[in-house]
Amino acid sequence: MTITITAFERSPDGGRGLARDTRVRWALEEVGQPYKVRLVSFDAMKEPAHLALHPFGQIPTYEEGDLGLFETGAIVFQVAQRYAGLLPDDANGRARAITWMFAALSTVEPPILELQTAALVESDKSWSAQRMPLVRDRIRGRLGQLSRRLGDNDWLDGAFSAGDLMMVSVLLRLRASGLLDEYPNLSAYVARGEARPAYKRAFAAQLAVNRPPAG
Ligand code: GTB
Repeated sequence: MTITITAFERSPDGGRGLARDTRVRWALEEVGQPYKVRLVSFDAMKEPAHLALHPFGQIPTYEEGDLGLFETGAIVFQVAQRYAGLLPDDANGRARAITWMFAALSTVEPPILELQTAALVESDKSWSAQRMPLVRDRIRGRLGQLSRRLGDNDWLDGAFSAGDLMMVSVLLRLRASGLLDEYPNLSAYVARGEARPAYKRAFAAQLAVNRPPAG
C-alpha cells in the first residue's frame, strides 16, 4: 500500500532538516519503505482538507490505505511497529526502545522548544536577555543526564532503534545553539545518527524540496 506523508512546501529552515517530516522520512528510509510526499503551504495546512487529517493544521501526516495519522511520535511508532528494522524483537527491548521515544519527545524536547521560542518569539522583550541563561541551563540539565546515561555506548539501549532516531532528531535542533558541543559523547551520538545511510537519504530528500539543485 502506498505511504504518503506531508511536508512543508517551503520549510522555514531552508532545508536544514529541522522540520518534523525529516524524522518520518528517516524512519521510512530505515525500514526500506518507499513513500510519496504531498507538499503543503502554510495556508493549505489550515484548510478543511488538511484539517480533516491533522486537527492542528500541521505537518507531518501519514496516510496508508484507510489509515490517516498525525503526530510524529505516533507516525514513527506505527512505522516501527509495522515494518522491521526499528524495534528489537524481544518484548522488553521493544518496550525500552519505545520508552526512549517518549523520553525524547516528552522530557528532552520541551526545554529545547522553549529555547527556540525564546530566541524566535521573545528576543525583542525587555526580559529576554535575563531569561535566556535560565532556558539554556534547563537544557544543560537534561543533556547532562542523557550524557551520563549514554556514556561510551553507541546507542541508548543496545542496537540503534526508533528511540535513537527520535532522540537524535530532537538533539539535532540544538546544533545552532552550541549547547551540544558541551557534551562530546552526545555530539558524537548525533553524528553517528547523521552518518546512517537512511538519515542521509531522508536529509537529501527534504533538501531537494527546499533547496532544489540549480539549473
Ligand atoms: N507535535 C507535533 C508533531 O510532533 O508532529 C508538532 C508538529 C509541528 O510542530 N509541525 C510544524 C508545523 O506544521 C512543523 S515541524 N508548523 C506549522 C504550524 O503550526 O502552523 C516544526 C518546525 C518548524 C520549522 C522549523 N524550522 O524552520 O527550523 C523547525 C521545526
